Parts: sequence; C-alpha cells; structure tokens
Amino acid sequence: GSQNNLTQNEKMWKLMQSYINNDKETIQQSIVNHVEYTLAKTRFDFSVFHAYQAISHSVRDRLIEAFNDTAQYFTHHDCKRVYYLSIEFLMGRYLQNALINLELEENYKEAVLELGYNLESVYEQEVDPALGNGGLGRLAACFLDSMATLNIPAWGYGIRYSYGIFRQLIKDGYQYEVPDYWLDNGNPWEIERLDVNYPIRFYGYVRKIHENGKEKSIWEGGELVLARAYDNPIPGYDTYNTINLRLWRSLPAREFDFNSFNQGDYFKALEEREKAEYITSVLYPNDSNYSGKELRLKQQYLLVCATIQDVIRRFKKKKRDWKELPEKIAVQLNDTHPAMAIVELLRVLIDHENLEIEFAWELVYRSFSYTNHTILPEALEKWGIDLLANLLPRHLEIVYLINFIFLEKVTKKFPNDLHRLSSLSIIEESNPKKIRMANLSIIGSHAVNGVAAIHSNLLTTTLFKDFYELRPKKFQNKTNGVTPRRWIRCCNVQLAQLYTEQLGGDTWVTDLTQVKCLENMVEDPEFQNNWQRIKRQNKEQLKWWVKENCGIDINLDSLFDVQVKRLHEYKRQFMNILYVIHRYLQIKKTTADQRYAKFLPRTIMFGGKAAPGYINAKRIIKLICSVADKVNTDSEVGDLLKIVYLPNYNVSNAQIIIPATELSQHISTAGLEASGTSNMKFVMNGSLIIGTMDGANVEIAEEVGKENMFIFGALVDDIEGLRNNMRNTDPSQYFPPELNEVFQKIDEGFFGAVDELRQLISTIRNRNDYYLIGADFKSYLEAQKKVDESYRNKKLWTKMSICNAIRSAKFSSDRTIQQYADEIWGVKAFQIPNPSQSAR
Ligand code: H53
Repeated sequence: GSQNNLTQNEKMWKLMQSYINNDKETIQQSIVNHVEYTLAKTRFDFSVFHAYQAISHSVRDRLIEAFNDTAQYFTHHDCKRVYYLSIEFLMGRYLQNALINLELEENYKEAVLELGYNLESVYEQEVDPALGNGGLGRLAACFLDSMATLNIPAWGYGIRYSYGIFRQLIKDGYQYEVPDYWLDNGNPWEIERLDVNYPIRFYGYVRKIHENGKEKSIWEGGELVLARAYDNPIPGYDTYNTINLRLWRSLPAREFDFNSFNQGDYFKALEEREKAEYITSVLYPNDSNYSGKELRLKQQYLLVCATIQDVIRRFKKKKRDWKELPEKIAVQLNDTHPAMAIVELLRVLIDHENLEIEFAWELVYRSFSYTNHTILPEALEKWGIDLLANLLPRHLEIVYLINFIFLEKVTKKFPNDLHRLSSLSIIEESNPKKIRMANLSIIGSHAVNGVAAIHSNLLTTTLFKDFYELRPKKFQNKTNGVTPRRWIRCCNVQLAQLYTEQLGGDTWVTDLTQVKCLENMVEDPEFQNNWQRIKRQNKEQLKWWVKENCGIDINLDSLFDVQVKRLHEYKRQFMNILYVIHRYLQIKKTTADQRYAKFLPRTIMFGGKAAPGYINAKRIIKLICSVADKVNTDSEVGDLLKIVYLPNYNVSNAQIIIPATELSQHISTAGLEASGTSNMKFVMNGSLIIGTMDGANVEIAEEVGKENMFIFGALVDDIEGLRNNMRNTDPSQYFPPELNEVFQKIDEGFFGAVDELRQLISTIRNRNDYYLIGADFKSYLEAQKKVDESYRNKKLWTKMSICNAIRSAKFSSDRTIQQYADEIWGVKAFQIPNPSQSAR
C-alpha cells in the first residue's frame, strides 16, 4: 500500500500524529500498560506504591510529548533563551503538581478510583526530591513553575545529587541526620540522556604556545570526568508549554588513561575512575553558610562547565556571528554558587573560539545577570587562591585578567583611591589571598538584583556601595515570589475552590490579582463562615499529622502558631522559645480558677533542619524539645499550651502545615533576612504574621496593611546603635526582667540538659547578643499580647486573615518572573499551540 512509499521520517511523523487522549479509558489503559510492561508486575498483585509508579509513568508520557514539542517550537522560532543556573532546586513532589498543571487531576482521580486507588493516598507514595536546603532552592523551583506558565523560553540547570538534604529525626530532643537516598526506587520524572555527556576537566596545567604572533593558553592534563544530562519536564499551568530542568550527574570519563591501567593494578585503577561518581553524590547541607571545601567547588564547576558547553552547542546549531550571543541567551546566576560560569564562558570564547578578549568580555557580561540572596558575611563565598590555582589553573589566570582590566577602568574614574580599589577588587588581599565570588559576579553581569526592597537597598548602601557608585544603573530589586499553583491550588484545595466559586472561574490561578476582587466579601458573614470552616478543616489535617508523627494530641480550638524554616541564629527561633518559656511561667503563676480566663490556648509549633555542624542551632532544637517535654506533661497547663517540634520539615509537609497555620513567625533581626518566602506562602493561606520589619515582611505590610499584622522590633537603622548599647550595658540591665527570669529557670536546670542549655544562653548573655534578642524582647511581648487580644475576637481575626490572603497577589512568582523577563533578561513569551485544541 501507500504506507510503503513513505520515507522513514514521514512514517515516524505519521505514527506520532495520534496525540495521547485523556479520557478515562485511555488513562486506565496506559496505567495498566505501565504496570505490565514498565514495572513488570501482574495486574492482580500490585500495591499502592506500584500504583504510584504506574500512574507517574502514564503522566510522564503526557509530559514528554508536550516537552518535546516545546523544545522544537523554541528552536524553530530561534527565540532568546533564559538559562537559570542554580546549585539547588528544591522541587518537592511532582505528581499532584503535574496533574494540576496539565489540568488532568479530575480525569486521573476518576480513572484511578475505578482501579481501586484513592489519588490522594497515591500522592503520599512519592518521596520528595529535596535537592535544596531552603529558601534559595525553593525559590528556583517556584521560578521554573512561573517561567513555564508564562511561556518564557527558559531552562533550569542544576545538579542531580544522589543524596538530597538529609532526613531529620528527632530523638530525645536531639537532631539525627539520616541520608536521603531519594533515587532508591527510581525516578519516573526524569529522562536520562545517555547521549548528552560533556567532558569536565579538573587540575592539570596551562601550557602557553605562540600562534600567529599571539600567545595562546592550553589547559591540559589533570583529570577528566563526564557530566551526563537528566531532564525533568516542568509543565506550565493553562498552557501546553513544558520547559526543562536539566540536572547533571558526574560519571567516569570514557577515555581512559593507558598508563594507570598498565601498572597491573586493575582494581586500583578502576577505583580511581569510580571516584568521579562521588562529585555529584551529596548536596552540602548548609543554608546561608559557606564552607570552602574542594568537593563543593568541583560541584560548582561541573555544573558550570557542562552548562556552558550545552548553551554554546545550542547557540551554534545555527550558523551565526558571536556578536549575537547576548541577543540569544540570558544567563541568570542564582547567588554566586554558579559564578564561575562567567569565567568559563570567557575561557571558551578566548581559548577555544579565538575571540579577542575585549569583544568576548562584552558578550559575557551582557549575557549574565546575578541575584544576591544574603548580606550575612558567613554566607559570602571566597575561594582560596591555592585551591583555585590547583583545581582550575586557567580560570585563576582569567580571573586575574578580568580583575586587571576592571581595576584599570576604576582607576581612571577614581584616581588615587586605594581604599576603593581594594574593596572593588575580586582579590581579597588577605593571607592567603581569596577570590570574592560576589565581586566577580557583579563585574561579570549587566544586572545585579536583591530579593526584596529593603535587601536591595542594603546592597547599594552597604555591601555593594562602591560598586553602586560605579554603576548605579546595574542595580535592581526583584522582590521574591512563590507559585500560587503549589502554594494555593495544590496545598489548599478548599480555598482554591472557594476562590473559583466566588470569582466565577479559575483564571486567578495564573492571575492572582483577581483575588483582590473579594475585598467586598471581607465583612460578609457567610464568606467568613466558609473561611473559618476551611481553616478548621486544614487544622484538623495537621492535627492528624502531628498525632501520627509526634504522638502529641493538640487542641483544635487552640491558636496554631508556627515557625518553620532552617534553624539559624539570625532567624531567632531562640527568641520564640524564650517567649514560650515566659508564657509557661506566667500560666504557672496564675491560680487554677483564673487560668482559662487569662490565657488563650496555644499550640506552638517549630520545624526546621539544623546544618549538621551548626552547634548552636542544634542546641536551640534541644532547648525547644526540652521545654516541650516539660510543658506538655505538666497537668497544671493542660491544653492551654502545647509545644511541638515538627520533624523533618520539607516541601511536602509544608503543604500540610502552611494552610493550617493561623499565626506564623518571621522574626529575624532587622536587615538579616534578605526576603523570606514562606512568609508569602503563609499570607496567601490566610495566616497572620508576627514579624519584624525585615525582608519581604516590609512589603507584605504595605500590601495587607500594618493593622493586619503584628509588627514589632527594632528597625534596620536602629541595629548598629542597639549593638553598641548592648556591648556597653551591664547584662543584668540590658535584658528585660521577664527574660532574666527565663534565663534563671534554664540555669537552675528546670528543663534539664543543664550544661548544654547553659552554654546556649551564655552565648548571648555576656554582651554577645549579636542578634539582639534582648533588645527586641519587650516589643515581642507586646506584639504577642496583641495576638491574644485579636484572637479572642473571632470575627476580627477572620477578617484580618481574609485581608492577608486576598491582598497577597504581589507575592506571586508570576509577577517576579515577568519583571525579570522585562527588566533583566529582555525575553518575550512564546506560547506553543496546543495540538489537541487545533485540527489534526
Ligand atoms: O534565599 C531566599 C531568601 C532568604 C535567604 C535565602 C538564602 C538561602 O536559602 C541560601 C543562601 C543564601 O545566600 C540565601 O536567606 O531570605 O528569601 C530566597 O531569595
């Protein structure tokens, strides 16, 4: 027949014309096929976990189709691409998010139910891909969702760690870290690209040769490993666009070294090769804290080197002039971790592509932009010269070259200003010398941004002041955001339903400004009742989670008060628990007949991981758990006060915790939390904030109104004065009496663990209260009192809660990404037509 006359290519196209259908029977058929052929299980004997696997594969098929079409479309239109480089992507579970973004959740729910499974319990089977520590990694994940949804031609690039962030166990009040081998059962959400492998060199030496009267540098020797691509499709919402998160895994290089295999020690030589796999084994478990380990630098370079090769290969697919590069690519550096990409691109352009240095440099800095996420000195990356000279010798030369050219320009503008030169220099003239990655990032980028207004202002007035004076226009603000898909639509299904009913449709999911229209419902009694009902149901769900995971019964009528985030002294979980102790002591001082009249029942929940080596953070966990032990078993207190440590805080339990929260704490010392992003998630879910004027709290207050928040504490401009005051004041005078009383109880051993807990309080007691707990405590007490007063008035509280949620549109990552696209990347949306909606 005519089929035989088709070329091979035509035939394949013809076969692919039948796009996958999404009716119940087709879905069931595809699930059963995967049970049979992918899992090789019998239809009659498979568990809910196998169901998860088969369902995921069936969803994956649908993702891959859109994913391939999207990539083709971008290539066909030759659009400018965004490359978002991040050492962390904290994705959380895929299945529900994929179904919701593909708008297939209902179809699957029905299909799966008939096969004997409840879709919600299937969701629970998935392990969290936790390739990130906290805010920075989760931000990258929210950004991918928004870039896909806004139809921006973007790709994420990161590392496929075999071990994500450790699982936290709490035993006897201590944190234990359990390795998270998340790939144990395979990962249906990734596509291994056996044919996308790039060589990565470490160590070696630089050889100089002369060619056409010019010196050329050749980096050779050392060790080679391979970086292999693993693609993770990211579907947009209400669009067919599906973008890619490409993660690199290290493998032994294919070429082998004849010498080492000729020495006779075959096993030894193999062992050496196997070491290559170790590079991408484990995520460093520090958040906002730098440790100058060689392996970490190897991870960074592997990410950068593989990514730049991939980017250049794609650019070169079409024959074109190098000068087009900045019109075709925008590379965003998520913090300084991938900053070596600046040097790597320059190296490729001058050493391999033989471009002139000035020309190449212009292409580089016009292509790059850099986001700063912190001003904490301990988080700023500075690599020792020796380490760099050894691992990446050619890069060190190029860093010197960049620095030389840059400082020459500075000298012209500011002659005889040595002080300025040394603060702008990439090299810190310490002993040993260090490379300041932030300086490199600024110099190599055309745009630099902070992540909230207050933070961006601090950058230009303090940390990067000299850079700002040099190039004020380079500096921008891009206030962070979070995706309303995961953080409302997925995690708070009932709230989403309420919005959809009230607004007569679900387009608010991609345009959160629409929920502002509910302003006229704030006083509506029926709306308020619905609001309260939803919060209560979410509280019930958390109550069961706590019962199951902590064995503690919590009072549904109590105020659910939550602080969940990485443990860090600047975030002041310590201040929170000191206040809890104070509250407990007050309850104890009140006679039994007065207690219930005087105190409102509260359940105070903490959650978050401490970096394994961070001693003070671990002591704070111990203090919280010791106080919890004491208070929760004190029969005089009953359910007036319960303290819970929620173990292993991660994305999937955040999705249960956040919608159930009534009060959330964001209480960092002013100026130290760059933005915070959980504050946004809480507000979107109708939690009130008790917080300082720090990070994005400042802008949240602008949006929702100060009267709808519990703001307290010193302002950023007060901090320096307060620190001086603290250092010059007698500790017994500096700390308010309520706090001294608390210290005394801990000192007495009232909560046990006396040595450890004494050490903890001694860190702040002796004129060493860097984070100003003593200075802020009084106003924290007052804010807490206002919380109680407001909660007594249920109507008032509900109203405040509604106002928070419906005024939170600014904090959608869609707004953030649109600003990046317009003001930094200069990219346009390219939406691919949905084949199932057009004639076939
Ligand atoms: O990045 C978040 C901010 C948050 C900030 C956090 C962060 C990390 O998680 C890790 C390193 C780092 O320098 C900063 O602490 O305030 O919201 C996303 O921007």
